[in-house]
Amino acid sequence: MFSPEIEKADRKTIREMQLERLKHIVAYAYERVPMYKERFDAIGLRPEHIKTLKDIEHIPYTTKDDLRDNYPFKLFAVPMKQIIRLHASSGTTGKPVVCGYTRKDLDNWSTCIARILTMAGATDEDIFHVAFGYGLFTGGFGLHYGIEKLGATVVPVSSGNTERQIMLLKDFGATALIATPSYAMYLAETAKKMGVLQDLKLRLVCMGAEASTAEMHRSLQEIFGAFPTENYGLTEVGGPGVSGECREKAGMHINEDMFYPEIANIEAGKTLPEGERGELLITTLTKEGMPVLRYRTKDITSLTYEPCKCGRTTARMARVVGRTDDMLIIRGVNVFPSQIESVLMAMPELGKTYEIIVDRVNYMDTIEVRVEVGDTGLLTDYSKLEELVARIKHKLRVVVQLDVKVKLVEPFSIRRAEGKVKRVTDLRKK
Ligand code: DLL
Repeated sequence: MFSPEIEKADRKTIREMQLERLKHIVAYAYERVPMYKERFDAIGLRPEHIKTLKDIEHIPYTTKDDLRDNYPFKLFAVPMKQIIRLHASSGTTGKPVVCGYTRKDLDNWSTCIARILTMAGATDEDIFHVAFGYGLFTGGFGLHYGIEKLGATVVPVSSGNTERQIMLLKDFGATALIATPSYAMYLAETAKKMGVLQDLKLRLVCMGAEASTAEMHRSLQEIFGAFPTENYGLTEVGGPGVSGECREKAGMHINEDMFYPEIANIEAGKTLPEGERGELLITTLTKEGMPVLRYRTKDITSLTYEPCKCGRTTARMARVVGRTDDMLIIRGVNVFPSQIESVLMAMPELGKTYEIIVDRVNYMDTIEVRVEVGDTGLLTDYSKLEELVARIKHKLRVVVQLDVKVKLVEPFSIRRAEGKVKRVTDLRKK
């Protein structure tokens, strides 16, 4: 463990530390960030009203719109002189979301990353190939400094130029790959195509920044022969490092000394108990540059406080099933792309790349899944093809309870993403 004093502290110690830090950060945000002062004053809430952890429920949520309305720097709690780094989300619509870091914030950030890499099984002897984009995106730089803090070797490749990445993975003898799950899969396919898979020394694949499924992890484990783990975070609260999986792969351990998680049913305005699924809210407990209270992540997950078999006692969040804004409503049925992925990835005849197209024809929603076959030969054998399509449709019907149109396409015919993948095209929005 990188920080055993936190990672295996008893729950009482963790909660006491969280309460102390919560009281501090609430007063800090109230005094320094005009938006929080206005919000609190409007409902007659004062920092001293926060006496227990449960009192956090009196604090209004913070949303992405709040961050956009205060673009770029109005939520910063320190003078610009103390901000030594800026990052921003890659948001495709509207203004990006900005995050500012003090020196202390950067130090805490790398501690969080060093912890999650250690729990994934990394040591200072590993060579990390970082295929996350370096730039305003928090992935590249975020992981980079955490790896340095761990004392391992970092190869800051960034994203793109996939064949060259394979050459470097091989020549530098990387033992750990950092990438989005979709890009890790693209690298795996490319290494296979180039015939060098057996020359790679990877023993760890650490993924994050987009949703993945257990089936996707299993496929990557099979192809690379490396242990797949996942980690989670978002720009608004500083980037990656909020939580990560240990070797038990039984949820992602939250860095609870830095982040206070809650699960909420937003419509009901209620915080949900342990185990129930809802939207994750995060309060930053230590951020100096830009503290955020009860941020609505839009990510759907659940929490458990059961101690983990790995010996850690920190809360764990379940794999994110999807974002509230990614959930498709097709003919009144709620569908998460991850449900479709879990079906496709478990079928050995299929490749690992797919896309989902949603449309509306004659006032009726339609959903089509285009998925690559694993082997081109299949496409010329009509009876096998028909049988396979029928089988996929059946499995999808069981999981999503809808008739899904299925189209099998040639290997490598769907465009690969080098950063975050976009699997869904919703033509109804046009
Ligand atoms: O993606 C931060 C990050 C970088 C996390 C590298 C992990 C590794 P944003 O670009 O602001 O920040 O996007 C944040 O990505 O709200 C989730 O919807 C999604 N996301 C991040 N990690 C996961 C994950 C980074 N492990 C948004 N599983 C979040 C599912 C994830 N979704």
